[in-house]
Amino acid sequence: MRLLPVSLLLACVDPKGEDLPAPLLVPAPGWMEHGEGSYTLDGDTIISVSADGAAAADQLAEALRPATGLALEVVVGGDGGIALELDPSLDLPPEAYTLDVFSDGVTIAASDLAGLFYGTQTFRQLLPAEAASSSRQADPLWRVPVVSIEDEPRFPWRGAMIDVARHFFGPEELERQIDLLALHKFNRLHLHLTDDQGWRIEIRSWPLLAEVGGSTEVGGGPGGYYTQDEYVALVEYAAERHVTVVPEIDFPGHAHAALASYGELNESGEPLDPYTGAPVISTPLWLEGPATSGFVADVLGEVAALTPGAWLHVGGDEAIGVSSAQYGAFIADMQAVVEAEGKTLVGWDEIGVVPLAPPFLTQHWLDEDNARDAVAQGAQLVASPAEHAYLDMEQSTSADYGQTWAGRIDVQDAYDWEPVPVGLDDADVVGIEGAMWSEYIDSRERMDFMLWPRLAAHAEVGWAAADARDWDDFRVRLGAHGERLEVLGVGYYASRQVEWVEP
Ligand code: TNX
Repeated sequence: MRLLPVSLLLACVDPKGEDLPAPLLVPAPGWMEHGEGSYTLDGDTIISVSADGAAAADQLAEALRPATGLALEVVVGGDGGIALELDPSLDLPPEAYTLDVFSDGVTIAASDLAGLFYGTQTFRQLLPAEAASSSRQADPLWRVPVVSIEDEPRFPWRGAMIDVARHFFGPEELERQIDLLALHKFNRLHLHLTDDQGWRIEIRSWPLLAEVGGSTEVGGGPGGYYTQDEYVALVEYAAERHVTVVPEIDFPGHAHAALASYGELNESGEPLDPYTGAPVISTPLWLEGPATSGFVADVLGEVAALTPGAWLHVGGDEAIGVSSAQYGAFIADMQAVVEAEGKTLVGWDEIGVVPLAPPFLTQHWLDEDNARDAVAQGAQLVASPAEHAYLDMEQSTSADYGQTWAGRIDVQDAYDWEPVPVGLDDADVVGIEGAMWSEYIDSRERMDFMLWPRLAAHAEVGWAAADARDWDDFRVRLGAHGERLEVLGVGYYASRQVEWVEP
């Protein structure tokens, strides 16, 4: 006779299911009560949902089927099992959800689809880490603890920036990171699409930008670019996971790749030689040039047309060699172009000194006074202070690589900071963004190592209420979460600040 595993016997005997420890979630939910007992997913478990929430149900089923091998049939119009309830009349803010696990069923409720999606992301974290695997696990019971959760984000903008200009990363690499971002409840992917070393987006009215400017990268590699079709597909992939892509075309500085593509953008009439060094140079546009303003408008127009999101990031950083009068006039012109395209301007904190009319966003990286100037004009702030948010910085002296100009950023430095500068209010800050500059990051392995687990820390900074954050608590939850990252194949940096749970 085959013996049943003890846990299964217990589950049969005890209708409440076996007790499980309290879940260790990242980011931490706003409120959680852990009870006795558990719910077990089995071959009969359905996911019930109304038609308008079906997308979230299908995504949950697809996330869990490979590892569990369970059918997890999505029953539109059904009830019971794992019940997803999308109800706009619920008294819940955007992106918020409630999640209740009982021994005989699960309810996830939200007033919008994003909230329902985030409820399912939390549900995935209630399961054993192996449930995140893309291959069938011979595992025993897929159980989740009895728990009640009420959860909502602190900030509406929870982002990561990836610099695809210094080194190019193709759509598959970005899709993989989008999946990880969504699991951590991020909702923005800012793509730094252009810089001195490369131009990464096809512009049909100026084809040499991609053909010539896209053919270089740091170190002289082949670079690459997204065709407009590829880019649209990527934006859609992200949107399905409630991530809005924010494209950045960096002007007037960091424009070398454009000037290397077209002679007419240069005073000499000749294209520049390409630049493939790692050190920052920031070649500015030739602002007096007869073709330049038309060029800028064409580029922003095409990028806007590919962008369902509300924002266009125009860079504005490190405009070396541009007078402040020229700089101010140029940024004001860019805002007019962006607005004419129906979008909202985002720029690095240097734009704060330019008189601009709200709405616009300023991304604080270096100079808090600039950021405050922008807020005084009615802007909202995206907080990316380099000393906490720059993901190209070294994590510790024992990490293999990374820059150090903004210091070393280990997980605790990525975690322990307050995005709202002293004297400003939460309402002045739209959210946070970790930024991965890629001068020295040229592979999936390096990207994983620099992004994770620091982005998990940023996820909590952006999502959890300020008074709900606690490093000692986070490091324990992160240690357990590492198992899930491992199962997902993420080559994260195993910081010594955390006791990692081995799978
Ligand atoms: C500063 S941050 C830059 C980037 C570099 C980065 C390297 C910003 C707006 N400009 O051009 O890649 O430092 O850490």
